[in-house]
Amino acid sequence: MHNTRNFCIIAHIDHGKSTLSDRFLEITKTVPKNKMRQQFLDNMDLERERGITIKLRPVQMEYEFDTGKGVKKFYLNLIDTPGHIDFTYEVSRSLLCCEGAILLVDATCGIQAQTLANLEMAQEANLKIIPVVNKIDLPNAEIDKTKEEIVKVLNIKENEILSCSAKSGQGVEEVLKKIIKEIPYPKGDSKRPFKALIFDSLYDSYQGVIVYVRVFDGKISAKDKILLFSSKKTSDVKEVGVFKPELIKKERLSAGDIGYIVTGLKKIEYSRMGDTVSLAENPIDTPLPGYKVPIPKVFANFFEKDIKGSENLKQKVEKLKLNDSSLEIQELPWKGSDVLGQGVRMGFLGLLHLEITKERLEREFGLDLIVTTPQVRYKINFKDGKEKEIFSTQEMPDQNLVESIEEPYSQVEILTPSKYLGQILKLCTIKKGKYVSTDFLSEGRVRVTYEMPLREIIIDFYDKIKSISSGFASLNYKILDFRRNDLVKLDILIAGKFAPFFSQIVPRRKAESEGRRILIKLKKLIPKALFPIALQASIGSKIIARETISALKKNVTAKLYGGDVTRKNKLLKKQKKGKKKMTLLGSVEIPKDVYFKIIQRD
Ligand SMILES: Nc1nc2c(ncn2[C@@H]2O[C@H](COP(=O)(O)OP(=O)(O)OP(=O)(O)O)[C@@H](O)[C@H]2O)c(=O)[nH]1
Ligand SMILES: [Mg+2]
Repeated sequence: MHNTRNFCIIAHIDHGKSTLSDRFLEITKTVPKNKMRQQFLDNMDLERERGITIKLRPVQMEYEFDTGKGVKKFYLNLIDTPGHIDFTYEVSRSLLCCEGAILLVDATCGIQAQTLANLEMAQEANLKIIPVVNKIDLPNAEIDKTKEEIVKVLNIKENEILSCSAKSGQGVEEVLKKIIKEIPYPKGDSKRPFKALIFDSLYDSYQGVIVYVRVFDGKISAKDKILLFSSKKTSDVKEVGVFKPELIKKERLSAGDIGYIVTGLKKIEYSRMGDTVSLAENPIDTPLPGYKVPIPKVFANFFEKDIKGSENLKQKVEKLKLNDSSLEIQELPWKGSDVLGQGVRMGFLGLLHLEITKERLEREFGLDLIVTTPQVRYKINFKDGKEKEIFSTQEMPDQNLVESIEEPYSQVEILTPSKYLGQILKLCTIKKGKYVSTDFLSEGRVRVTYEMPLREIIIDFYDKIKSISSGFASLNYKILDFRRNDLVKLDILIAGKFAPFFSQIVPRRKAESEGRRILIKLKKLIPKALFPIALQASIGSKIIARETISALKKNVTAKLYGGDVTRKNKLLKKQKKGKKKMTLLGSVEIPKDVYFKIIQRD
């Protein structure tokens, strides 16, 4: 245990965590040279395509180090974490497995909102923080200024801060040495009863449930029988091992280790994130504290386009949840539609989280999904004194029964170079924010705090802040409470038919412009038919905006003159394939991705 170090890398998005991990993997020869690729630990296709980390990723490295009393081999358990705010739960779970954290700060943009948010979590978890300035190879790196900011935030001396280039490798070995010297070795006792924390899991179709654990006390091997504390379920362990980063079988795991257990469980509901694993023959009395379940911020209903297989959507989503415990899954309060089947409602930590979840379900489970307009939860106060929380506009009662609507407010912190402050304050006012405070992080960098409807933040606030500040400002937010606002339900009618999927709750003053925005978008997205299609927006029975999609004039094949039958057939086939991706509302065909596109701003 004295030769083990458990640490994670935390930072704002894109500050170079996964790239620094690459250098560690190289120096410690964990990954052979010919297998190495950029951001090696980002092994999900989605992560590689988007260039961001979505999941925490543990890896064990071995490193020989001269302690002054001779060369010793150290086991370095690293967890690379995501930086995007929607994946904060991955960070908080990683922290509880570690004794230390590298706080990485990009020298070209300094401390950002998630630098502070993640640091705060690491301090709460009592971790040893090792601050490192990264990207010092870049010509626009402001190393001294970045150090100054770190000094102020961490209240340390400047010479305690390391600097490196994760790209070139300069200074990286110093970081490894500091980890060994300064991060405490894990405390625990391998003679005490086995006790381990589940910090992640996945479902393997052959092996069943595999849990990722940090062992705090005791030992475990493939001969043991585990007991899961909260479900009280026991099971014969099939295998234990460590991350290299692929799963490598080991004889045993003992106190201080980070590794995996193939539980032998086929049912997913027995294993819960943050639960404590112990041994059936020597159970523990008190579990580890575990994790606070994160509060979902946006909700959307998911439906399967082509219902296939015996497993329903909910069962598939539950399997994904094993690997993404921040997902909240709810049964829909009504019986699903004939066309789309029984849907599932999910709660997410933000719009990116929603988008990624949809993609993962489609790729990993071969699903074809329709997603309703994402929204926050609302509290409806009825005229008869009753109240109800709703998660989708389809549940919204008749406007006439409603006394008022309350919506979640959040506290938003924006970190920005002071030259953009004026424009940012203006944006916050437009978004109906209530000013709270301003403070200076360093010369030329300000933190402003506002209270604002969550609804305003989740949609396009982040993008607006980024564009105002040429990418230099960043934000963090947390939910405060519910507050009453003048909100109404905006309905959309297509060819005279009520289209519940497009309904939205909006401020009364914005209803008309929002209604028009949706209609114009629908006009572009719904394919023309042989008849004109009327589009209308309404509040209750009052029509507040209208548009028309003109009728299709020509047959699609008309432009192909001559008798090229193959081309003609090809075109018809293509059209037919396109049709499969449609849903029908009355006689109007609606492409399935329209539901999602409606919320995205241009
Ligand atoms: N020039 C230079 N570029 C770097 C350095 N470190 C990282 N980068 C680049 O910065 C970008 C982001 O790097 P990542 O390692 O993916 O950042 P990350 O912190 O893991 O990002 P998330 O996990 O999505 O939060 C990539 O294009 C890297 O090549 C560095 O030291 N110098
Ligand atoms: Mg990364």
